[in-house]
Amino acid sequence: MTTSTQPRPTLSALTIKPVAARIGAEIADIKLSGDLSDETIAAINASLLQHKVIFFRDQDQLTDIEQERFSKRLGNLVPHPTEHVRNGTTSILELDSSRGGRADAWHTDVTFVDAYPKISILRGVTIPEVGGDTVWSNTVAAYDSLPPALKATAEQLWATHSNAYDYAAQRPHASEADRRHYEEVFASTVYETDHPVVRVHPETGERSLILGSFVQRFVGYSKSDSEQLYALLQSHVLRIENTVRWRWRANDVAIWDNRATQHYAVNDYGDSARVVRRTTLDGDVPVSVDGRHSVTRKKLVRDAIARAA
Ligand SMILES: O=C(O)CCC(=O)C(=O)O
Ligand SMILES: [Fe+2]
Repeated sequence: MTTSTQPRPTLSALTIKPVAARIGAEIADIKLSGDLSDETIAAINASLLQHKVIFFRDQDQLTDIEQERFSKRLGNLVPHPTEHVRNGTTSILELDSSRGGRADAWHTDVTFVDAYPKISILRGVTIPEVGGDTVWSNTVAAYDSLPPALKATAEQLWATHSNAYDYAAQRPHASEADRRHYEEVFASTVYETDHPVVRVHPETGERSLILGSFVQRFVGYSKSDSEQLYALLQSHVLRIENTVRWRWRANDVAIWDNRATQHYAVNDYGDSARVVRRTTLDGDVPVSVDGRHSVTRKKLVRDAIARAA
């Protein structure tokens, strides 16, 4: 028999302080890095599955490269399908408020593709003195709070998600540069994917709602019926009881289970600088309650569309 000289951290070895009752916990006394033990990584993943979003303060040791090294311990890095990756990295997406990086619509990351990311890891680089919080909602709690008849309806429902939407209508105050970035970069390849509205989580077996701002309409419903049904279902995601709000400091890290949450970056800080950097980890294709998989129906490169016209 061999004995290890290394201490073996367990879930109870992490200092976990819930931030709100239904979602969110802060993990203290740990420096994230690519060199953490397998046991610590397993404990972080277990805590993520339980709390849906976990927060770490004072991670000033993290560079872009070290953020990627740590992220890789929880899964496979995946670059954004259309956005530029930060120089010198393989996958880091920078959201800079001065260059249109304001995610002020409720969403789950990248749901316009079928196997959208399972986990997102966000590091605060420049944080305004006041404002710029982020809010997450627990979409398992949202599903659980539906009355039984609406649960049954949601379980049968599918939604078409796309990264092509009416940008000017949704962001009337965006700058010309932001609009160009949206057209030339974010929507340079247009995706359309059908997801079940209720997915079964591959690790916990929990049921969660897949909604958010990339939803275009429900399959088999008109645009206007879709909007009303969307508002009804999404109202359970927006219930304050299902959410947690994080007041950022520079060098904070937030990690969320993108299969069980939506989030919203509060846009209340005007021209103050705000920069955050994100890594994302490859996810599975969602599976509905009755065992069917999400399908990407369209993937069109805009230049090719223009050339063909
Ligand atoms: O800026 C934030 O706080 C969140 C941005 C966002 O939506 C993301 O990183 O996925
Ligand atoms: Fe996001």
